[in-house]
Amino acid sequence: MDTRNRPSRRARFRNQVEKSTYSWGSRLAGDLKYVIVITYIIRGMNDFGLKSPCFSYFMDADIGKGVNEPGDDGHWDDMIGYSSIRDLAYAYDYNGSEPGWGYPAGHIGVTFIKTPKDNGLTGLEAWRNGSEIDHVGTDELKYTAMSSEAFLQTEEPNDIRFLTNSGTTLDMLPGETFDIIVGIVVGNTYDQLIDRTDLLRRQFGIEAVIAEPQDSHSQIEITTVSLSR
Ligand SMILES: [Ca+2]
Ligand SMILES: [Ca+2]
Repeated sequence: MDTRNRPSRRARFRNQVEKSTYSWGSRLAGDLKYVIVITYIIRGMNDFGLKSPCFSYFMDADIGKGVNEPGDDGHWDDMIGYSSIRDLAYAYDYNGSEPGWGYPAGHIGVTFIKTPKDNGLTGLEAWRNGSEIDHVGTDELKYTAMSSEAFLQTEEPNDIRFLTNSGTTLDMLPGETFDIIVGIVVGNTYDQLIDRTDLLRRQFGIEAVIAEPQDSHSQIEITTVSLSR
């Protein structure tokens, strides 16, 4: 929530959060076995409203195990991308391989299936390991990142964390409940990630997307910001 609008210094902030995680284990699940679903029920337990709360999901994918320097394999060659039409952000391995792995180093994504007021994916933050938000980590820094409506992508492989954001346009009233569903999807390739994301979203009644005019991989209608600034 926006702590700058806290009603008073003495007011205590209380929310109740129920989190459930599940997956498909049946042999009949097909590619759904490459998916994890996380549900959140967040209930305002305060006698005052919360101004402009926002929900974000953080991931530090670290695809591979590396100990050298930016550009090398291991966690040093992660990249970030997104598909706004799928409310999806993801990390992937720059060269698709890791030393000693007998299988591809692929993609892992976060897709928003249900969000407050159907905001979906409203922003994507990405930063290098060791950035100010990691080490200073004040509430103001975190709120600024969570409420950002920019869509950042990496242009060079590095040890990158990312934050998927969903909206700040809705105040939370006392006793109000927000239901949120997040899907975590993996795939060896980008196409596999997308197919599995669409498969998961169909389970929740969200139809697959045919055209991809806003997909970051297509480099169309995308605002790209360098992380080297
Ligand atoms: Ca690699
Ligand atoms: Ca890697």
